[in-house]
Amino acid sequence: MSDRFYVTSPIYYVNDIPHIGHAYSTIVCDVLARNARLKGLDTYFLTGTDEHGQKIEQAARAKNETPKAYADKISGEFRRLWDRFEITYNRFIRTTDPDHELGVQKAFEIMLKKGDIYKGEFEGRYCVSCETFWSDSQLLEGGACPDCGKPTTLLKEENYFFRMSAYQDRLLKWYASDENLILPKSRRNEVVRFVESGLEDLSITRTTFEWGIKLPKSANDPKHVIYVWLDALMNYLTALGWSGDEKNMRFWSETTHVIGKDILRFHAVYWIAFLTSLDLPLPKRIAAHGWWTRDGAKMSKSKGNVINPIEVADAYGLEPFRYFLLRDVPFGQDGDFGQKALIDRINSDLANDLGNLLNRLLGMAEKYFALNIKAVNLPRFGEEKKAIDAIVSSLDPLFEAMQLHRYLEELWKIFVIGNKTITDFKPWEKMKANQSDQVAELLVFVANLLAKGALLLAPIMPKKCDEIALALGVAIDAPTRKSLIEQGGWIASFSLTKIEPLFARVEAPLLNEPNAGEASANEEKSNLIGIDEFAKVELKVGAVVEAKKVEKSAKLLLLQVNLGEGKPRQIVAGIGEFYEPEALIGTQVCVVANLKPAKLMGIDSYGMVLAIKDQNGLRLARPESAALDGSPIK
Ligand code: ME8
Repeated sequence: MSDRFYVTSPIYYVNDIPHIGHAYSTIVCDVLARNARLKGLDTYFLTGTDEHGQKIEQAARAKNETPKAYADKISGEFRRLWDRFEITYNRFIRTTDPDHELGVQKAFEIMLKKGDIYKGEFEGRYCVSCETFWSDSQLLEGGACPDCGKPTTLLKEENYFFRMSAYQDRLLKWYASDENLILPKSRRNEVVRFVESGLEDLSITRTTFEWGIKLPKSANDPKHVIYVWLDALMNYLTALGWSGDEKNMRFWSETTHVIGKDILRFHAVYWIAFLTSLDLPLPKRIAAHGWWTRDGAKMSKSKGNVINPIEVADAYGLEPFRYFLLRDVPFGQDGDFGQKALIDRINSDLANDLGNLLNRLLGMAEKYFALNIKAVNLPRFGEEKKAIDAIVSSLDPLFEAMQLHRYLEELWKIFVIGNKTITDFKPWEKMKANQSDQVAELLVFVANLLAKGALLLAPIMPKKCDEIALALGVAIDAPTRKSLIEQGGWIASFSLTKIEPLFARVEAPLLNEPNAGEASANEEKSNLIGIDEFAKVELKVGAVVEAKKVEKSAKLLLLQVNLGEGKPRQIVAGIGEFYEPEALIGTQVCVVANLKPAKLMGIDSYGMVLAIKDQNGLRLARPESAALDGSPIK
């Protein structure tokens, strides 16, 4: 196994502000990078922004800015977001960086010399939004882009072409060389089918706009700029110094690309062909994740359904958010973002299973042993230790296979065993029976499994795991990981430190639905609703025609209210402590008429009577003067 690891995120287009989908890509990379470092690997993590092309040029023009000024601004937003999210990247590359531009020109020059690039005439359709060329057979009806559905434009230009067709066999051979090069496998199979169906040469320059990298001087053709995907893909190489000082090129042979499924073809087909043309080693792994959706639709600014990751992290905490993103959706599949699922994870997995386990340990260790616990052999917990060891050794393969949700699911079994062992062992009874040595043994067992758990969870929740480590008096570092995880060691004694509870339970959603990303802070605090929502409530005036007490209830009255519907409505109202039934007959009340029927003390109720409550008690809300029964209240 190599002692190096190189992980790259996609580089993000600067035509859009960062959303939860971008955050997901980058967080997955951060988790891989942190895990590799903790295992002692020499690690390099690259992220950045993709700044050239017609799409960016148009976006800048729409804002009346130069493309560079516009790119500076949005690229800065991405960088600030990653810094705020404590993303441990080694380089944030911009495709406008001079060393990158040189590298792209160098690649063009090599391919041209080699005969893999030739000049020709392109005639076909182009989607600016996806920066993709399409053949007629690929287009949707009316010439729309098959990826995003937007209209394409007809291009007829003199272009340079890359001989993609010459690489078909070599690509197929590479896919067949290792089943795990492209994950998930279902997507790998799609790529194989695509390449098997034949590859056309790819147009790799444009002449109708300016915002891109010029051809190398040696090509002597100044009106062309290099196609944005050749430019963008090259970032993975140029970032390591391929075009200049090569000090980080040692990472190249250990590359993992993390991308979204929408850009798999560019990576698994074009990029592999470009690298083969450049005679460079191919990546070890291309891992394509699914999309985050909102109510089933892909998130996008134009749909107004984007989730702002900063708001989610501010409301719920950055690390619970990271845990949720990785735990809730299998890598490679789409996931729908919802606060309920996030809250359930926080309350059940984090507060209950993990937080509570640490609290129980610290609480008992303090009460019974002044926080110092010691047990030399742990003879009583043989079965449990075996179960923990088995889980620990099953985890690495899951991580390596990018099954991060399964990794967390299995890891959590460690904490569940911890809680169950405490409950079954009843340490409080053992203390009463003067068996404190057995209780110390239990607590040492629990402290050990928490230490192992923290080492394994640290790439996902680094700060929370530092807190656990502080409480246990262990370190989260490569030597400790080696001893407790790889070598399966168990610690004999702990000197613990009391810390604050790790996680607070969340009782109700903290962000306004449906536009968590867009609702203003004020709206979130004051719970405002729109007129549309209010208009859904049907309020009516009606006279009480019958009223009696509900048996065995001091509070409830059973009313029949005439809402002008022919038959009176039966309504159970909680006003029995304030009104005698007889006094209500013939008087008018205000009613919510379209409430879902409910049962109160076993009696069906088909509406709700409005009342006002203050320190003087409760009074019915009534019309100022008599109105026709059934009149609407607006
Ligand atoms: O494609 N759910 O940039 P990009 C999950 N510049 N991930 C999402 C997502 C969503 N709803 N939306 C976007 C580009 N992403 C090119 C890449 S790489 C050499 C060039 C993620 O800003 C997904 O990983 O349009 C997507 O591939 C990436 O953001 C970049 O999107």
